[in-house]
Amino acid sequence: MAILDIITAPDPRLKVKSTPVDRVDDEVRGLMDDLLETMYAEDNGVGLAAPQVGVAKRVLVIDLSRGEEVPDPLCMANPEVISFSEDLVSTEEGCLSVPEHYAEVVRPASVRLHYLDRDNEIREMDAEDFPAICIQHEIDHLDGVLFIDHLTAIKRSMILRKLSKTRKHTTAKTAATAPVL
Ligand code: GNR
Ligand code: NI
Repeated sequence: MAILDIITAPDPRLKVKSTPVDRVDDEVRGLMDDLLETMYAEDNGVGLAAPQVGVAKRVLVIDLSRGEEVPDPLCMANPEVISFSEDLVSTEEGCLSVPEHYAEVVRPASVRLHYLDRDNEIREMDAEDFPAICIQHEIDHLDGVLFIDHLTAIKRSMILRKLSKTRKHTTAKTAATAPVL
């Protein structure tokens, strides 16, 4: 198990369409465990997808019990939405790869999906309300899509511009305090 670094936008690795896994073997289970440990190390993360740690595989984890006593992890490989509701809901979303920015995103209120679980078993699942929103947000990551891609171009570029500025500051500070050898 390991806590991995979470990549933040704008980073080209967040824009890539990830590849399905052949099967859920020990290597993929190890990745699922690392994703869970990395997500739990963040104060508020309710989901994390492999591309957010620089791994272009269709693997994600979700735990909607954050803040409660008993964890309830859900691990998925190759998730596929097979149907979604006509009714839409708007939810305020955030993303560990878009730190400190939040915006309303409109998505189908419920989805039905297939995925491979931790034991490589095919599962079908119906999700609605917040779980459905989280699953769609995570599956978007596997397709190189961030929640800001659902906003207007103006809002998106404003957020990306602020993020690049923050990142330049961080990099400059790190460089300035690094020992000169
Ligand atoms: O922690 C997260 N919260 C959240 C809130 C509303 C909609 C989606 C999410 S997922 C996000 C963690 C994350 O970035 N997952 O990719
Ligand atoms: Ni996200």
